[in-house]
Amino acid sequence: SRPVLLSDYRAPAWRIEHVELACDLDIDASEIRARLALRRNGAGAAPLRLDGEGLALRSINLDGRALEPGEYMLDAEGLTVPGARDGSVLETVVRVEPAKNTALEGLYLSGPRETGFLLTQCEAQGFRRITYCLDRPDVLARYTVTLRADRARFPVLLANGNPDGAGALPDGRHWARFVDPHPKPSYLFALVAGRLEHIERDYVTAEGRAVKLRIFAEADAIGRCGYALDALERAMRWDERVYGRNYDLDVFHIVATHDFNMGAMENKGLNIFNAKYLLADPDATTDDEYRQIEAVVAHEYFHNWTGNRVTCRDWFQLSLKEGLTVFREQSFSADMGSPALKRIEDVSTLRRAQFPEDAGPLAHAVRPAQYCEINNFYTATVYEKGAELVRMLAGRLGADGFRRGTDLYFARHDGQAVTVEDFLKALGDANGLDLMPYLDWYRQAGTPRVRAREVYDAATRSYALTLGQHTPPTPGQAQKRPLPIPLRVALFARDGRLLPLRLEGEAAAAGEERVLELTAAEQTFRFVDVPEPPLPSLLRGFSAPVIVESDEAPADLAFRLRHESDGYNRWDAGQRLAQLAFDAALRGGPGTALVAWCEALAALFDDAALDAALLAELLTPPSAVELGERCAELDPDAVHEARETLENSLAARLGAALEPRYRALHAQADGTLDAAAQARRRLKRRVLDLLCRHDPARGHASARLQFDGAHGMTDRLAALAALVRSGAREAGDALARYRRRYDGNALALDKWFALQAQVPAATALQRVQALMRDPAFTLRNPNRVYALLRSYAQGNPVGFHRADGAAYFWLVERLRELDAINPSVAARLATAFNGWRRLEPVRRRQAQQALAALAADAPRLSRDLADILERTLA
Ligand code: DPP
Ligand code: ZN
Repeated sequence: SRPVLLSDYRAPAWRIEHVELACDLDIDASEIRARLALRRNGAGAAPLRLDGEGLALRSINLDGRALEPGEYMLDAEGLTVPGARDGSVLETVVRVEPAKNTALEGLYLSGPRETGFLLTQCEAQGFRRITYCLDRPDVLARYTVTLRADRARFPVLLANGNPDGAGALPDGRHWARFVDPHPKPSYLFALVAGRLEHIERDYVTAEGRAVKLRIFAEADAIGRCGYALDALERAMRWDERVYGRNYDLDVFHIVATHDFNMGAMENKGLNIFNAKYLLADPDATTDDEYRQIEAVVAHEYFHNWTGNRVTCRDWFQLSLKEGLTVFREQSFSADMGSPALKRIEDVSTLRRAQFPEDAGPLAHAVRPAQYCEINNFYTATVYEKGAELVRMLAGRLGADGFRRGTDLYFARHDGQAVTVEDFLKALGDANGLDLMPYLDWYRQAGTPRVRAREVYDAATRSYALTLGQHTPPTPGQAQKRPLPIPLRVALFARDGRLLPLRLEGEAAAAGEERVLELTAAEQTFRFVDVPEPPLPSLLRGFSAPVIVESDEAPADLAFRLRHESDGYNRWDAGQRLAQLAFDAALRGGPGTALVAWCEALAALFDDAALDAALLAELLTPPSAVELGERCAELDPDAVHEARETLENSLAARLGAALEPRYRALHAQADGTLDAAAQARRRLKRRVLDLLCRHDPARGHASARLQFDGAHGMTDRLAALAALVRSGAREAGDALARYRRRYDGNALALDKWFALQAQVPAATALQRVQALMRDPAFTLRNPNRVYALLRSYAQGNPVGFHRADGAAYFWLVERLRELDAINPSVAARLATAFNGWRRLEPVRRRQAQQALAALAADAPRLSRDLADILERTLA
């Protein structure tokens, strides 16, 4: 279909001042009455054109008069009303069918029809599946929403804004009204109706507003909402303290659902959450999940200012709210835990998810210039790379300068729908700086490569660091411009000290760490007073989303792995060393890097002062996906073998030290959630994996005991994974027991599916096919689909990329089935083919044939899936 272009943006010809909705809700058919108070925007004469999809129009009135056929035009995408004028009021009544809505966009049913509840998802363009409207983010309206439904079947009725009355109706029905005083775009609309319980807490904002915080969930889940409520309160306090942002309604409502396409949604005053990111209890939730829940609760709350009060002019600006909000969420999580660890996790995610996207056929700019289907742009690039761009700006301005900038951004644009340019301008104006050069980062796709060359001159005691940058071409963008790249650097002396840094021309040294701004294709920075050839530490804290290409020798990397003072760079040195070891293993070359990696880690393993969680990360080589990115022609089996060499060599080197360490960690096991206990469990999981390699008999026995006696899900799942992944005799029994224990706990079962889908084996496909026949499997639930199918297709390269192509053809058939149910889930799953062009020739041919067979059906596919296919094959 025809793409939407950023360059075609025009301000809306019409505005809506007030949206009044009256919704008569029921499972099979709901009736939505909308009363729109319309204004012309500007002087144009364009007829009123409203968006609407899949709506059955029952009546239409303009200014109190029923319109005759011929006075309005209906088509598949909307409604045109030529008679509307400035000040007109348009009233429509439409009917929608929630129970038939399997795409989970618009109004739909979560759960079984007898007991489930109704809810909505509107971002990006779901509101047009609820009523006719101007469904674009630059049309902000005030909303008054009245919900009516059977009281026994739908005792709880919720919408955005503040409650404004409720009461009984004849025939066992009841009503509730909500008024949202803050004008908002339609994508932030939400309603919920059903049998829900809630927990609540009183909160008073720093400005003194009393707010009821409430979390709603079905009866079997309400006992698992307490942790999220605590996290919400922490997030609210943090935003007051760090950004001066206060909440602005009398209630803040959150609702949990098991049927959700996204992680969660920041609807004004009525956030809706995928249960996966809300429900927590010690018996079923891992440490990682606790941290994710805290982060997502904070993320959606932070949107209240970055996204809701200041929103996006158009969907090209999606990262304006998402990148900024992810950055805020990352900063919050860092403050709640360990900043160094958080940085490592975030960079690791970026490398696993965003770098491959940026290097493949779906590469797009953080602010894309065009799209066919906006649902396909909720990507790692828009979110995670977008957050890195905000981080660069924040680093450039410093904490105080960044706060001045965001204060001005909020003051200037509160209640507006704005652009990335507006954001850069506000940050710059508040600091007397021109930040517009950073706009290129938003417009240019691809991961820049930074190359460092160094020359030390003993005679002049000077050290010249020449930095070059280059960004490989991406689809539709052959030519790349140099970008402003801030590189935080330090120089190590050979004894591990940091050297004072003085650039040529400066009067004195200024600190031991500083930021070099690379703005040209190549630049040389000359340091003076350098007493010896230093060891550079570049890109500390991952100060820009780039790939540093260097020829650093294994011994130097090992040195930095031992001695780096920057937590991220220490981890990165280890990752680089592991990459060199991997490269050599793949070629069957000498093991210099492998030995250096193992020796350095063995030394760190004995370092009692090292944080256990950091040690766990240091002991983990890059994922198979990341390592595969290094290969010009990808053979996933060979990558797996080479990575196994790393794992097994490390296990052998640590050898006899593993079991005592495991026992010491296990002796301290408890169920508490404090950072030290979490760190111990993290290290224990890693040590157990290595022990299962080094001494399977003892490893399996330990895993079995840990599984049986686990204090919580982290230990239980780690033990199960160790048994299953190492092919232990006990694995089958443990899986069966887990399955029985958690029957009926959807989130725990998802982990059971995901764990098995990821076991790297030639037989993985049969296993996944068998799991699809499990009575708990369904293609209708996005979490379940992701747990089994995405874990397999994207998290199990060896199992999925079979040389015979069987898994490709199999996945294509599943995509067809899924597409008929839920296009946005199908499209997301289809991105598993992202790297097909780099596969070795045999697999590449198979993948191409499978994709081409599906693409041949494009006219019968959703726009979501067709768009991914077309770009993947282009
Ligand atoms: N719900 C998604 C998020 O918060 C989209 N806004 O990122
Ligand atoms: Zn978001």
